[in-house]
Amino acid sequence: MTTVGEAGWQVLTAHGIDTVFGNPGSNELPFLAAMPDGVRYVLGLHEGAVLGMADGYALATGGPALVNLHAASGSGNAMGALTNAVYSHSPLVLTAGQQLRSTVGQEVMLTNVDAAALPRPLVKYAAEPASAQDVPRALSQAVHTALLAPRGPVYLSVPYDDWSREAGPDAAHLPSRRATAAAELGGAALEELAGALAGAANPVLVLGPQVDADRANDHAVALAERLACPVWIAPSASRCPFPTRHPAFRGILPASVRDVSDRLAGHDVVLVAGAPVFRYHQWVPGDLLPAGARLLHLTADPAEAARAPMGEAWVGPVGPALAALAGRVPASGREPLPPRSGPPAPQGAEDHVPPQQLFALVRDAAPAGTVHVCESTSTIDDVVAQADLTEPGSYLFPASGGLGFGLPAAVGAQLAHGDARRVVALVGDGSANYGITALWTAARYRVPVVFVILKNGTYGALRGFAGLLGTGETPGLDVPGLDFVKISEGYGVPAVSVSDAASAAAALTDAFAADGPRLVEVVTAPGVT
Ligand code: TPP
Repeated sequence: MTTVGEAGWQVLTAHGIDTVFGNPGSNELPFLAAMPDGVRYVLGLHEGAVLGMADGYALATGGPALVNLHAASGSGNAMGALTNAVYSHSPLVLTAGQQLRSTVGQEVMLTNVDAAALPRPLVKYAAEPASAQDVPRALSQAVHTALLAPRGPVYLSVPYDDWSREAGPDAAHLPSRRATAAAELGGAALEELAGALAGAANPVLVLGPQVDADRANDHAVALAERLACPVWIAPSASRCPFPTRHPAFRGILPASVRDVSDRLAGHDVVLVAGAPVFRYHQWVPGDLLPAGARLLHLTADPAEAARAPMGEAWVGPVGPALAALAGRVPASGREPLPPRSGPPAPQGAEDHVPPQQLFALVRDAAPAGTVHVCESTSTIDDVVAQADLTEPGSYLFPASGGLGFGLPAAVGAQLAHGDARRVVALVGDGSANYGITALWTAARYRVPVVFVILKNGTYGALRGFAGLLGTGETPGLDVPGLDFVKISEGYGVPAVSVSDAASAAAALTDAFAADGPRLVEVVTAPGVT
């Protein structure tokens, strides 16, 4: 007899799933007992960190990641982190254990009441199968739904007595199922887009995370060179879709209506590829577009296309469309853009290491191709100014701004990359606390992330907003008295604290040379101890 557990795992492993990120409770033990040889379980100590690790892993592999959560309470703990996975289009397959099927109606302890409703609206699909025999098919539906464009997280609640039941013969069809979506925009759409770009007097590209997710960065470069045009990263960037040292690179667009419009002034055609139009953050009103600009929007997500307040949208795979456009658009005949000077020389200081200086030191210490997982919220432009973000997948930031992503996602990304690429986490002393338990997982599984904590004693980004909103000195803006060396060592990750550039450089060199995780706490503001 094939059990539901065996059939379910056959579905998962057929999709290449060989890792489970989880935190178990009694409801999940039968699922884990059915886990086949060759699948590894990565234990996280809090579900926010579990989800963040899975998100980082999926972003790094480009494939699905399996998460196993404990009933409603574990699912609830994961939901803050799930807000990021929605906007990073991460194909996360969340499973949660349910109480015995026959007892759910009584709401016995650990019942996930109305389980499918719990994670909505943060998932593309949520269900509790109506019978044990439907569990393998529902798992198959979950994985396919997560992977079909637009990608995103899904959720399945499974009563724990289902796993040992007989699967039935229909389950045999599931592992070989495939679901393939159209691979390209139609020729007429490409023709229209290429014509608009070729006819532009002063075009500009605005690129989003989907370009990097599709590993289409080189196609974006080819298109920019054909057009001899500048390239911006779309506001609220969660990935880096364009090499930051390329002559065309202009930085990340500021996330307000007026600033976007100001930066795009003078351009007659704006091609936005692989990003929403736009993901604004701070409210600075103005015209949505500069006068005379036509906005062309290329996205894999129909909802992004539909909700944009301006522009003409085309929905289809972004990477292949950029490749096709780079091939179709004729060379513009404009002068190529001149090379940019190197990164700005950062200012030093006596009793601290200013963020730009720190990021320059990280750049000098980090091996080529290092993945930067960033969650130091007031210093994003400084990272992009200093780091060499050249290879695809070199930069990750929480896609919905939900803190608690940085430390766990770095662990997940490093697990995905193995020896191929190093991962550095650049995380603020505020943000670090939301995902701090990931340090334990890094220590337990010897995941060699270099964790850098920027210690400024405050929620710097909120101080910036306080200035913008004119709210003055509100409560809750400072986080003094945190000792990340002790915290880190308590979780098993060796750590040092530094407050001058020479010590920071030495600590970073040591950390990158280590074969396990290391944490470097860096004082980045004056007067912080
Ligand atoms: N809680 C969650 C889960 N997500 C959030 N985005 C916030 C609260 C609000 N928030 C945004 S930025 C920020 C906070 C609390 C400060 C982060 O401080 P830190 O990591 O020290 O970086 P800094 O801004 O100082 O560079």
